[in-house]
Amino acid sequence: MTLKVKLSSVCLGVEGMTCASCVQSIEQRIGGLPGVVHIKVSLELKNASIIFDHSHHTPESLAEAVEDMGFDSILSDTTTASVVLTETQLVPIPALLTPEAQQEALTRLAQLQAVLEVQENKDQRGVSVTFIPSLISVVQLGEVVSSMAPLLEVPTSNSPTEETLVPAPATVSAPATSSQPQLVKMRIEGMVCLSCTTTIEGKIGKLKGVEKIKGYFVIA
Ligand SMILES: [Cu+2]
Repeated sequence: MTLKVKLSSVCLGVEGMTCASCVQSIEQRIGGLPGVVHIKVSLELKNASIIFDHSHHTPESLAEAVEDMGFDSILSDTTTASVVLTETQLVPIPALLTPEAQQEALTRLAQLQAVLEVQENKDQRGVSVTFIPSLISVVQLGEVVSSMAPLLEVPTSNSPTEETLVPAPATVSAPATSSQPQLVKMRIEGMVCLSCTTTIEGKIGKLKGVEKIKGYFVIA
């Protein structure tokens, strides 16, 4: 089967980034837009390489989205979108995978940015994966599946942010055993700009059990 999505890639100039957290904010925000398949932002090169679905975006609309975040985005005359090739391959599923692990493997594959479509192929005991070969290889796809073999649950790695956390003094407003929401205040050092707070709020706010987070960035 053929995919109807037409993928393009473009490299936009981005001005105004000051730190790694600016990079993360842009990657998260723009990368989360529907129709954006992959984004890589470089602080050093001051640019963003974006792979997107042409029916959703144009280089102009992406540049606008970056500007809406408060950065300057440069579209030069030479900025053109180029076609991105996709490939569909059968990734075998090891026989020892339990049905749950298989399901989990499928979910993980589908979550990969470089993967566009995942379809179980029961006849051939595998998954048909449509992906962007410039971003991921068949070998890497196979590794995702075979990594499910020994255990069903691997703790998701929440990559630590670079900011140092100063845990005390934490104010807990209720005993730890109660199921009531609790308020905790912590001091975080190492934030250098507003987008650092946005990044932390985004990451922590998404954690299970966190109802609300408000970060303050005060210039001392
Ligand atoms: Cu920053």
